[in-house]
Amino acid sequence: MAEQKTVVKTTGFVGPNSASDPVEIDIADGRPIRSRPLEYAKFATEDLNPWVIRARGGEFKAPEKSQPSLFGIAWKQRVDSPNRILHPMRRVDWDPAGERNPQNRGKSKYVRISWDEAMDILTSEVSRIKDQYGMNSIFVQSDGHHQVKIVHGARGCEGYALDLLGGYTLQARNPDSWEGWYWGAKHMWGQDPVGQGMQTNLFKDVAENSDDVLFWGCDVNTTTWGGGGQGSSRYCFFLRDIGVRQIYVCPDVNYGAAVHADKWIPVLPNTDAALQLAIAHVWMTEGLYDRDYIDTHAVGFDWFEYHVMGGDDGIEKTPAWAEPICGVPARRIKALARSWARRNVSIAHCNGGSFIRSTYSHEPARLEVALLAMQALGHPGRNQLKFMEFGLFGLDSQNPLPRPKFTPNMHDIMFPYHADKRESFVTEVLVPEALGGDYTPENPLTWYGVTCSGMPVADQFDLKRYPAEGCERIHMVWTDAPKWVSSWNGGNEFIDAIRSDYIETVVAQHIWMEDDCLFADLLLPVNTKFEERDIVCDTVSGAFSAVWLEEKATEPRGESLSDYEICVEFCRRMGVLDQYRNGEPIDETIRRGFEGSGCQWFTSFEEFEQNHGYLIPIAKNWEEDAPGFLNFYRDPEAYPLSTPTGKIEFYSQALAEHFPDDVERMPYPRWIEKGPWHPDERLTTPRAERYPFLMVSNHPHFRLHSQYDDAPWIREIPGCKVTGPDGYAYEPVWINPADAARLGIGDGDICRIFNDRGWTMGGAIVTERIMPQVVLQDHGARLDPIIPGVADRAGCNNTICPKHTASKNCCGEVTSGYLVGIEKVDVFELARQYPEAFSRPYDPETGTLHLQAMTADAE
Ligand SMILES: Nc1nc2c(c(=O)[nH]1)N[C@H]1C(S)=C(S)[C@@H](COP(=O)(O)OP(=O)(O)OC[C@H]3O[C@@H](n4cnc5c(=O)[nH]c(N)nc54)[C@H](O)[C@@H]3O)O[C@H]1N2
Ligand SMILES: Nc1nc2c(c(=O)[nH]1)N[C@H]1C(S)=C(S)[C@@H](COP(=O)(O)OP(=O)(O)OC[C@H]3O[C@@H](n4cnc5c(=O)[nH]c(N)nc54)[C@H](O)[C@@H]3O)O[C@H]1N2
Ligand SMILES: [Mo]
Repeated sequence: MAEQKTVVKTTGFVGPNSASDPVEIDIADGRPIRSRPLEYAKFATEDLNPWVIRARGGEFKAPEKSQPSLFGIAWKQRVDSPNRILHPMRRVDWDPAGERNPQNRGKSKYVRISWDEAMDILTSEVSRIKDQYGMNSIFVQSDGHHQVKIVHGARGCEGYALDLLGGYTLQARNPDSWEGWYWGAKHMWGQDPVGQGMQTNLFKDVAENSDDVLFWGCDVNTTTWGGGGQGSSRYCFFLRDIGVRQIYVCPDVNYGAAVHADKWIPVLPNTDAALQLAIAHVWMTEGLYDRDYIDTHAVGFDWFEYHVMGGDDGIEKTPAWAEPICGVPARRIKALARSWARRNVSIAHCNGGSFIRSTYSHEPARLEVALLAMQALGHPGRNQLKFMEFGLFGLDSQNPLPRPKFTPNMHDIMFPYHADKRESFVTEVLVPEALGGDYTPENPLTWYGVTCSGMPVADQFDLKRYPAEGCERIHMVWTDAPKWVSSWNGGNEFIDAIRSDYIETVVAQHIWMEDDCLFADLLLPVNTKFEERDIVCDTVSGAFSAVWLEEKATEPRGESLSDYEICVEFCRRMGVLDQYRNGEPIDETIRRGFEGSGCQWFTSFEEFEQNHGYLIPIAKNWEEDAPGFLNFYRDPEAYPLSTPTGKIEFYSQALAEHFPDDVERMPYPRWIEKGPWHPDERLTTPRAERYPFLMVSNHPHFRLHSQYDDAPWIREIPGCKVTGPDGYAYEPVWINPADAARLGIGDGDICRIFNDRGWTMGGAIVTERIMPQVVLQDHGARLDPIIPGVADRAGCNNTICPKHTASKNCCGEVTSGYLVGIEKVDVFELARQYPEAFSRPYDPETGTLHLQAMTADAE
């Protein structure tokens, strides 16, 4: 009989530190054979007090089983992906003792080397850089939506090790998920750290009190899969059953809209600010807002009114003015404004799409606060509901669902990294600039803020610089998150930068051969969480929070190690192992994690081990906490906001004082058509004659950012890929039938998507689900370079998004809502032009086999 066992693994990978979507995995003969939803009752050691929301005759209650997304089910396939890096490798023409050939990164192949040799290279390169330039010349890229591992996790392992040797320069994670809220809304309603509304008990409040929910740049059947599995969609079915109207405002009929929308209001990407101003105009001119609330809860409203009525720029922001800008007919804007003013309306987001990740994203975010304020934010049924929080940050009062009865905290066993405490760091959106640009201590790159998403608002007024005072520039890159090119802004510029002469050494530790790995000099093989024992804190699932003991499911593949184990070996060789978590055994760290989790008060470690985890009961009195901004609504003096005045600030004195000359983020929210930072990223600019479409690059329905692009079960789902006549599965690009007809593009045709930053490709899906003048291609397809730094075959569209930040003083990413052109291509002609790129080893189930393509041995 085959040896069988079942282990628990969490499979939602959106919370870098907070796990979610647990599944039970059956293992036979050392291989994971089946992943299935986990039955909570099996793991409960006491009464879980499952939450239930009763409203308007309906009932919505905690699920009995976990609700994993397709990612959770398909994950096990990635363990044996043909792109798994199984051994350490070195780029053939990179010789640390001789020629380094940085220009060949992305072109030249790799040879297998031993761990011994790899560690020799790594340790001697670190020592060399230290002696030659100082430790801050080593750049650590260690952030990203890794698999959630606590002990073995990538996040920060090498940084912690390098700190023992004197430091490093950190890639400081941006508030990528929240840019607009962070750079804009925070200045209106406070709400540190990320600038979104208070969430406590809002699922209950909306169910009880809202007439309508505006899903404004929100897809409850896609992005909520990143963490809370299917919970959000279930909740929306419940809203339907109890008669809450669901209105979607977005350029596309996204997957949530397709299932749940009562109404779709198409709006051109990143033009929401015009629509919002026109709504405010209707309310102002028709007296449809709560003037008393504004008087008692807000400051500076006159400035906003002045702008809406055209006092400052001579343009009255009427619905007729907004119509050509945002593509919503004036009559519809008026109808929406009037109906909104009569009813209890909440706005729902996951985070907001190009509404908040585009040029001047601080404006729509601020304008949303303005609109909510005009309709008495915090009044029952009038709040900002966050579906991302279907458990995310579920530890505290930010959770719209009932809370667990205590707060598990395992952060003490993770390696912390905080840019605000570092001598040297670079904000993530400026990485191509920092790596490739001509910066010196005398001529530094500067920007405002540490930018880490946890920072308080005052951080945005602090000027930062690279290279840091008295430090050399970066000469070595060590990454454990090699996905810059597919997940960040200005991918092609990144490729140019990583191939520059400045960068002498690039080390990547990764599981699969993909994306930035193609540009590394030294590759170190990492294993998946299936191959290790670990402890995780599950706070994002939305049903119950839990701490899980994830037993090893299968043996490590090839010679792979966990990120942590790699760094342990590195520290051993550098003579600092004793200081590296005291060199303690992993099982001991797991036990220590448990002891710091809060669970230790309720169960013993032995019991925890036996049960594979501990499920946290829901607090008995969860319904007592005031939902959202209710307290502020009732008594703004007793419950002030965290803004300088404690009120909603339509005019921010702080912005006025710190940035008196900023014409792009002024003290009050506005419509910014263009500005010095982005003179030509709108359909109204002459540049749009060459690139007449706005690109919407959503978070992928079929991936988690750059991950899962090789999972056969996902790739075979209709709509995931479009297979071309050459048999290659291209990333879909949605285009409206009117545009497609004009350009002679038919359904299934393969296209080139281009602008002056380069080009990528896509398989056309001609559909009414996308509005005219817009093309949609999800982000994160695995790079398949045709000409590195110029052209890509996979639909890795971050290669051609702007490198430039949200606005002059705001280091937000701009990864969606920018100009592109599209045209049909002949793939066979391209194959003749670029024979090497078009003849890479390929497997229809997983896509391009980059490992084979890039391995010299395989030839
Ligand atoms: N076009 C466009 N771009 C966007 C956005 C958008 O809306 N549109 N959104 C932005 C947002 S909100 C975000 S959060 C970012 C996401 O960007 P990132 O957080 O950078 O996301 P991932 O691509 O998921 O990067 C995770 C990487 O870690 C790797 N990995 C997973 N597990 C392990 C492990 O155990 N060890 C090691 N060493 N590696 C591991 C994965 O394979 C992958 O390479 O993207 C941003 N980019
Ligand atoms: N499946 C999956 N789930 C994920 C992730 C993933 O990569 N894949 N990533 C996770 C992460 S890190 C984050 S931050 C969240 C992101 O969550 P979101 O920011 O909410 O996700 P997006 O897909 O960028 O945008 C959501 C929707 O906004 C709409 N939209 C796009 N542009 C505009 C616009 O200009 N105006 C308006 N009004 N609407 C617009 C589109 O309909 C899109 O479906 O998702 C998380 N969940
Ligand atoms: Mo994100």
